[in-house]
Amino acid sequence: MYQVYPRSFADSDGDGFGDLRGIIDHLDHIASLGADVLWLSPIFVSPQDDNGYDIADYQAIDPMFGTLDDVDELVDAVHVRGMKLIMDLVVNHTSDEHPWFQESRDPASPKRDWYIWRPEPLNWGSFFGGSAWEQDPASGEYYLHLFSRKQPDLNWENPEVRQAVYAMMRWWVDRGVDGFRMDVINLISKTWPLEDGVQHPGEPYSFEIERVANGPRLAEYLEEMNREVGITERELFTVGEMVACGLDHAREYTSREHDRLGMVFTFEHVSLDHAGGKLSPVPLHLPDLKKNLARWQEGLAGEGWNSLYFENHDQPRSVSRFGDDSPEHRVASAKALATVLHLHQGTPYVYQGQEIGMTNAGFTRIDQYRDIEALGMHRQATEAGVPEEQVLAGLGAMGRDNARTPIPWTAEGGFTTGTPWLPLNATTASINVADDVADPDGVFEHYRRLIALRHDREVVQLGTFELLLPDHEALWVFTRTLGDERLLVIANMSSHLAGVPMGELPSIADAELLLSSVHPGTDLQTLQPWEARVYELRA
Ligand code: TEU
Repeated sequence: MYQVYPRSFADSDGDGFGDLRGIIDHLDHIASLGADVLWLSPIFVSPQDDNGYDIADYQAIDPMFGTLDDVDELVDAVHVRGMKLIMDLVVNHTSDEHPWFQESRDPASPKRDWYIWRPEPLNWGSFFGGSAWEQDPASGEYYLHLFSRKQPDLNWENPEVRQAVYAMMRWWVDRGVDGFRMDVINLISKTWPLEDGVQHPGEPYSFEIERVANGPRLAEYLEEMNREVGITERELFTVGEMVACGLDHAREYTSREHDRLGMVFTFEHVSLDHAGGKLSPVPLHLPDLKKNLARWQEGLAGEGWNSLYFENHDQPRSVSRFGDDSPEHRVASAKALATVLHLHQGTPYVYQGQEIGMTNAGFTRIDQYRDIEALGMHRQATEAGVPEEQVLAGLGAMGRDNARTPIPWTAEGGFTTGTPWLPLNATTASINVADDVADPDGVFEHYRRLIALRHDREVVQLGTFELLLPDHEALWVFTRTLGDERLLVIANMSSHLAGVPMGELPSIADAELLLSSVHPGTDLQTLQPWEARVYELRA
């Protein structure tokens, strides 16, 4: 899967925002990587309060991105290259500017019940800071918005809401799209009756995610959607973004026994380094990450399907977060991270720019940020007395704008002829698509080989997984086994040399080296910084 975040991908008309024409012009970049599916973040009409995750019309394209004709052309251009195209389905909430919500504001309207209204607010906090309940002057009542106040939650208890969503999905499928990435889909069923949550002393709001996630009717809604849209029947691709989703939920919603979701997209592994909140990141303890992924590998084996990702438009750049983004180690660490991730079982996701090892934005002032989450967190934390340097350090490490800077196509930029909506990274002269793609030792070429290996070898797709040396602080070692095929993956996830305890690993005598992240030495006794190797073991 290759994810495109359209506003930052490629700008064809010089307005500073990426657009559909820009995607069409650069499709060969994605195809040559070997991607099978392209996921487009939202391109629909939107006030852009949350960069398009606040939709005001599901069946029209925001003029900043282009037209429906451009979408039709894109669909054809994707299909001609043997790929599939999936759309972002954002139906936990709409924009407050959606006509459904505008009608709903009138208590006498038949659409009043399409959203969630109460005479008094509950004590719930929203994901973006502040209360999750907003008073509407039209009636004096409060509506629920789990994200920004411009993202009112739909009331999925109402069958008319569900039918309207399914009709919209069918319309897109008939237009040629191959499936959907479903935004926070496990929030659509809430636990009724809605009640105040437990509030911790000193905290302004309650944040009990179990009141709003994985609700009692989620399975029913997903099965109904599957039936009504013909998801299984038409072999459509679905991935459910699931916040607060553990292994049990993942199994429940992706098991082949039911027609619910094709796969989940989960969060445990990207929460390990900020357990105390996004603004208080702690250095990653490698064994935690290895063991977390291993637990999901074992827990879903034969019983569900997971997405494999280190980056998307909500996460910082992985080479800055889990790797080493210094000039000396950036390329090797990007390749080592790619190697371990792509050799797990599941569907790997490459987020635009990851394939050239892009780094974090490097912002140091709040006026450089555009993201509603970053601005909200900054306001809330500084008001609560957190020193500004601390807030900026947190955002610099974890903020979502880190991954939203425009794609540097060339050393000069090449993203737009105008002024980009968010500045390009200061490193563009040295980190850009043209230079990396031309380099046979570049990050792109390494991703291309990993994807080719997965396409060629069933053992990568379906082999069972075993983590070795789970507590080792620098080495990430595992095997994949299918029948008599067996792969050994061994990576030094540190910026120093690492000795390998050969006696504790399967013998690599006669093994074939399939891939490596740096030009390998002759033996395996000592690995270079960020050296990752994939061996095929003899049975
Ligand atoms: O994100 C869901 C989500 O809960 C988080 O990952 C969120 O981005 C935030 O970082 C929590 O701290 C999805 C979309 O991917 C995100 O871009 C949207 O802002 C959000 O839903 C609302 O639609």
